[in-house]
Amino acid sequence: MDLKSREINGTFNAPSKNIAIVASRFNEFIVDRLISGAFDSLLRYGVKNDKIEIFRVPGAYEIPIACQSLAKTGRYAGIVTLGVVIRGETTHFDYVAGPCANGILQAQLSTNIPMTFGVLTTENIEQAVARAGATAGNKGSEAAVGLLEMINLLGKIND
Ligand code: INI
Repeated sequence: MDLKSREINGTFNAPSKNIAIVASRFNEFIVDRLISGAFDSLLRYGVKNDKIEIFRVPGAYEIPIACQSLAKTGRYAGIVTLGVVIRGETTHFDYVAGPCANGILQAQLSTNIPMTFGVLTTENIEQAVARAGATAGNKGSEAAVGLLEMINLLGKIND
């Protein structure tokens, strides 16, 4: 049986509404690489430059409320979240990283607007740099492509 042919997958079409990127300023030089990766990928998949809006928040902890507020405006097809939380840098890693992830999850579930998680949570700065376009891909880019897929899949589900 060809079960693959029964699957419903999201495509990667550019949506008609805008896409928001919510990015934190903490660890800015690494987050900037995630933004570049996300922006580049969105353009490569056909999203027009002027359809991408970038919103900066102070730290990863503030990402969820910005996402929730943006989602509630109804102006965005989806939101890419970008940030960097490094365990070695703070004793309150668990109070920042966990709530950030949970908050984003809650925001997307309560608004039904897809949000992808491009927030790096690493042991040290080297791991973060590696995942921001050095040796281990660019998680910003992955989050952007994943968002397009989810926007398209939810479009099919909600059709
Ligand atoms: N915010 C981050 O985005 N990454 C971190 O590694 C981090 N550390 O190390 O503490 C961090 N803290 C700030 C936090 O996100 C809030 O902005 C701050 O607590 C004010 O609410």
